[in-house]
Amino acid sequence: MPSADITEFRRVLASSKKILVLSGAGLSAASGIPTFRGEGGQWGKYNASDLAHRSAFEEDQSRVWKFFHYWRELIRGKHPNEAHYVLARLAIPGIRHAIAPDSKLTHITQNIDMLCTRALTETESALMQLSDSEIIEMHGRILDVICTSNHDCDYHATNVDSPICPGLAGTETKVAAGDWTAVVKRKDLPMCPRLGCGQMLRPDVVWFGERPKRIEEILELASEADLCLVVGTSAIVQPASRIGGMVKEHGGKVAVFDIEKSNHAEEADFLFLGPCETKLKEVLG
Ligand code: BV8
Ligand code: ZN
Repeated sequence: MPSADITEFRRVLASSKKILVLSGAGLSAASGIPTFRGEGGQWGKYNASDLAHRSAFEEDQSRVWKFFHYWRELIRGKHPNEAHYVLARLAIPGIRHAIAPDSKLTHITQNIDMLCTRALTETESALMQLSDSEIIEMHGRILDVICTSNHDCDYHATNVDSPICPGLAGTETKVAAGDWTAVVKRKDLPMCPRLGCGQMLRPDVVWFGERPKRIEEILELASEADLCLVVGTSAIVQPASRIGGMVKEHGGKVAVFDIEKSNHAEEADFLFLGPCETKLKEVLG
């Protein structure tokens, strides 16, 4: 039965040397970004298997690009929330107090909204101190694009254009209203800007069936961690959902932060129920 004893958790946290944070869509809920499952969930309106799959992209590039354009425009006006900043401050040696100065913290996020990275960069510049930890965006980043050419073009970039190409302009409103009828012609979809290439670009996110980024490093970190904070994830999507269990298998402890009991929460050592945008600060102090 997981404990909710904050004093005991803080003791474990302060004595941990290798700490992982595994975050999911619940971390960004307070930033106004819909989660995937649960009421009003993103997938509730769209079916992941139709859209976040390489085969879906090959089959209907217009439909998948309209979905990711919708995502890009949705994310645009959003900002990190207090939960992102609490985790970012944990990564700054000069100000953190909850964890040992010589501990190593790695934040692995499933989120593609780039808010964890933004919160860390903003915190570093506000405090004029560099973090000594790393963020691994294991499912990619919504504003990153890569060329689909199988030849020698390795074009990839973070593209902040809104819209990413004229052909997608305005389609987000229709998609938001559930109207998917409009078809954007192939030539009007995002194309590789590299001279002589001209192949189509795709979002640099990890689709279902594709290899998560830096997965070997992630599995290695999970096998060595003393403590894993699992924040705002339903822990359904693999291999991310296996990370907490791997930490426990190797003798580490797991603390789940969620608004409800997510998958594997019962097996955790600590369970702190409540919105992470307030609960993280309350528990981490
Ligand atoms: C892989 C990017 C091999 C794209 C995403 C059968 C057939 C085919 C495949 C499989 C299969 N069975 C299993 C698989 C593997 C598959 C998988 O897991 N499928 C699931 C559906 C069963 N996984 C893959 O294909 C992965 N690749 O396995 O490759 C491999 C493996 C290892 C090594 C080498 C090769 C790739 C998966 C990545 C898919 N891409 N996103 C895009 O976003 O469009 S997944 C997407 O969904 C997100 O990135 C995220 O990861 C996931 C959503 O999960 P959550 O973040 O947890 O969000 P959710 O809404 O579910 O939960 C929110 C939680 O927050 C809830 O618990 C809620 O209570 C809580 N919450 C809400 N508000 C708050 C809160 N908590 C605190 N405070 C709040 N305020
Ligand atoms: Zn190219």
